[in-house]
Amino acid sequence: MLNGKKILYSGMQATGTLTLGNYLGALKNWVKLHEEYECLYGVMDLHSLTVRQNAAEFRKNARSLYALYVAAGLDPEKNCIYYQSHVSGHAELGWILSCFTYMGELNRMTQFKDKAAKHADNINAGLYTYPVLMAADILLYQADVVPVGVDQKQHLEITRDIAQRFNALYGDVFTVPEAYIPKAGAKIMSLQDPLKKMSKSDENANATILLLDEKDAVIRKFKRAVTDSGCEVRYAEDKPGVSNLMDIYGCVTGKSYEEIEREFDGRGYGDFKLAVGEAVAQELEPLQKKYREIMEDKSYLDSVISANDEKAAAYAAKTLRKVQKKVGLTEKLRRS
Ligand code: ATP
Ligand code: LTN
Repeated sequence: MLNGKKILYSGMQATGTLTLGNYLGALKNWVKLHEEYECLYGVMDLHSLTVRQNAAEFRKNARSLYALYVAAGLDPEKNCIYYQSHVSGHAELGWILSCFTYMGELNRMTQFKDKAAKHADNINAGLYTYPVLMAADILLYQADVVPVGVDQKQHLEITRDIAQRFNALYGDVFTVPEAYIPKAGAKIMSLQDPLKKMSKSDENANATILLLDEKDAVIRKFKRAVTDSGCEVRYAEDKPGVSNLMDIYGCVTGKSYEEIEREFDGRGYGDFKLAVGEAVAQELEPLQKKYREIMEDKSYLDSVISANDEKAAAYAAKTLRKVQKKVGLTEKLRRS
């Protein structure tokens, strides 16, 4: 508990521009959570280092991610939005927790297997221990709940296992967190291959809608979206392309599958795809405008970043001290 509320923690990697999948599966759902929880959101820049980054571009992406959080409606006065790398406790706790994590557990992680296949020339140890750093992020703040898309469920499970293992050895040190997976938008699929998740690292530009895409690009990409055989707008397992578009349309307009089916009854895929494109472009327009304003106001952005960095560091220090003491690390002596 913090300030009388349960603690909620989440974040995104600062790699590339966010996609509609990141937005509908995560960010959009975060905006109101501060009413119920004490919320912390990280710009997960240390995690981004698991794939090669161009330093200048990376720095820009991290700032852009921060601005997108705020533009999407996360108020930095009501949510602690900060850079992961600005709080050294993440890396320090990450090391300690890696000594309480088994290689057998890490070997089972599907994200590692997927990323290793994708970056065969750079299967580094960080990619392998990625889930341990993620466990440190969450446990450092004693988070009760962690909202993520369904692809992160396995990482939440290993976080719980690590926390329980540590607690069994040292007493109740960590809160064991729960995953909080949204019903709608938990997995938005690629527009070009609806069996694959929409991912910001996809090489095919037509597969992903980026949050900063112009209206024309959004409409064009939806027009080109892969649909299924037949021409009926209906939610079904054997219609992954159409079902994905229905998920997107439903998330953006608030309409149910039945309402969408009724709306497009007898109208065919062309009309439907255009409507989805229009609805998404309309949703993104105010976000993009706010994003541009924030990015232009350097002193505002700098001041909220540093204030929140400090806040996060203060929360983190408490847990880290407790853990160091429990495992028996000698306390630093102060010179008098
Ligand atoms: P990458 O594709 O580079 O691995 P990513 O797009 O998965 O990255 P992350 O930073 O790893 O982005 O994820 C941020 C958040 O967005 C997580 O909560 C994740 O579950 C969610 N998310 C990512 N892609 C989707 C998607 N296609 N549908 C729903 N949620 C998603
Ligand atoms: N691995 C996450 C990003 C992430 C995260 C976290 C999410 C890093 N640390 C802690 C929630 C809590 C992803 O979405 N790919």
